[in-house]
Amino acid sequence: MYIAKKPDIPSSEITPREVFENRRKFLKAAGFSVAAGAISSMLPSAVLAANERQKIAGFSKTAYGKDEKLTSYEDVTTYNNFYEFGTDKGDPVVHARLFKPRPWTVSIEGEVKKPKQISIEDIFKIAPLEERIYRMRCVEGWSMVIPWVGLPLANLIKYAEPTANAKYVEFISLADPRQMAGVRIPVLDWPYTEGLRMDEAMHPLTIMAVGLYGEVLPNQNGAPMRLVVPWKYGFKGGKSIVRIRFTEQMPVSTWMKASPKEYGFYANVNPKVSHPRWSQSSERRIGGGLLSPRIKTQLFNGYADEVGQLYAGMDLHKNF
Ligand SMILES: Nc1nc2c(c(=O)[nH]1)N[C@H]1C(S)=C(S)[C@@H](COP(=O)(O)O)O[C@H]1N2
Ligand SMILES: [Mo]
Repeated sequence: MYIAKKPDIPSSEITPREVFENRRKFLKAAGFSVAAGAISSMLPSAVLAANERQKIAGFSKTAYGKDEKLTSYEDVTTYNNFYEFGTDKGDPVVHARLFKPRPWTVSIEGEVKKPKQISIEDIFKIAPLEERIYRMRCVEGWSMVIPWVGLPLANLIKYAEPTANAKYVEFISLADPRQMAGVRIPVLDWPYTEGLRMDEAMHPLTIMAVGLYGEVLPNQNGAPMRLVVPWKYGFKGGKSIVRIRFTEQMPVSTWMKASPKEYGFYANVNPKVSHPRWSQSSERRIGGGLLSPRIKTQLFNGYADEVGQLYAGMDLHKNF
């Protein structure tokens, strides 16, 4: 997302990962650090150990994406968009280091039989956890292939018991200024919110991810749980969700508020519908190196057979 920052940046000029990597090394070498980084580097290592990598026991493998070439763990966990921890791709891995994803309670609200609260431990038990390898594409023009571990969102929705009035579901991320330096700056209208139509939310491809690469979700990827909707642009996947709200009216997401002409409610990956400032017809797979050719972006990110029906008869230029 390049709201207000660089109004005319064409997709071809979006910082390639290699350039970004070098810049990061340079900044490190130059001793550059901002607030959160400076604080964390003064803490004893025992505090940092809280965010050590931790395996998830008892998830099953699935056939989803079994023939895809995975993006490396390193790339998946160091090239992130998570504005609560800064607007640079390299910010979240550094500034989310001390973030505390546990204990964690999710509040279920709105058009439900009875509002309730559920702990992250209980969410892990709602349905058997599965690994699903999904292609992910950001509206900025890059993509990754990520082995998520999660549960079908449909199971969580069944647990929530929405009423017949529930037509949409809204996902609200944590906005804690003590832990997330980014929310002290009004780059977005915090908290970060996203929304889905009920049938999109219930679709079997939609998952609530709690891990990746067989391990508990790293903070920078949205710990302890984040939405994953593989046929939509990355920004639909709200991170570190604390509230799930069922509504009758279409919710207005953070990006729609920030720039309604650029970001619509649906945000389905569609090579034929350009972003007003850049084309969406091709993408760069992260990790391929500077010289790797761009690949063609596919309708619904290649998941058209599974999800095309959801949009039958809709004008996808209007409903972008
Ligand atoms: N709360 C929150 N969720 C968010 C974002 C964010 O800034 N804040 N960025 C979105 C965008 S633009 C993308 S591309 C994906 C990136 O997810 P990843 O870092 O796990 O690849 O997260 C999405 N979810
Ligand atoms: Mo994105």
